[in-house]
Amino acid sequence: MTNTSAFMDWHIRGAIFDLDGVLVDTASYHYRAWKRLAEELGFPFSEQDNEQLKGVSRMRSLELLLETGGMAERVSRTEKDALAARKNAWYVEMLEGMTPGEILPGALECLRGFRAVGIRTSLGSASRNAGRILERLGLTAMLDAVVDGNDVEQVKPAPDVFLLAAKRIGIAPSACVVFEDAQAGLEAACAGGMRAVAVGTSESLSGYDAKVAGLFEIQPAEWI
Ligand code: B16
Ligand code: MG
Repeated sequence: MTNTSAFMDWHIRGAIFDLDGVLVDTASYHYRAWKRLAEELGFPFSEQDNEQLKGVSRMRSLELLLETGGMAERVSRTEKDALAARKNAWYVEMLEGMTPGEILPGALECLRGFRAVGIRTSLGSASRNAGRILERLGLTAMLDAVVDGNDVEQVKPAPDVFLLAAKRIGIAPSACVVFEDAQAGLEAACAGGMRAVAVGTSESLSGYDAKVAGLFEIQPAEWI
């Protein structure tokens, strides 16, 4: 379904936003850091290989990357911790250069617009760097709650991050909508009993209630 006029019938009171790929364009930084790690380990890593890493935790991403390189069985837990830390250091270094220009089109208008019509807003991200990114881009105060990978044991596709976000804004999951660019996140929203809007142009996403190319297509006034 892509007919936005139907959003009103969902009776939404809470909007939960994924970070990477929905509010900000950090996906390319993740990719560059993972690719660098793969090349140091001696195997290539393509943008297509990177698709499966979107929305899942840092450690799960590393495991998927090692599987791509046929190394999954050969790396100990201690070595995995060191490799994940190495990738994160490169990623964080890139984040230091981020500017508000990397906020995705329509994101600010969407956050402001939902608040203006009385719909509460929360972040629901798997990233443990979410707080740092929000601060750097001046987005923290634009959200009523922030939930990220530091707050829950199980990240997406488990629904925990979104359920905690709904709890923090005081809205029942059935009255929340999740905006997500990754398959793991859409599955998490569905598992949490929330409406799911797929964001982006990926053809491989499934299991959503509606799909938009970006938040610039969302008109909060049409939701109440
Ligand atoms: P970090 P999201 C996710 O953020 C990313 O999509 C995913 O690629 C990344 O592995 C995960 O955060 C963990 O990120 O290494 O910063 O803790 O899309 O859920 O906002
Ligand atoms: Mg994402």
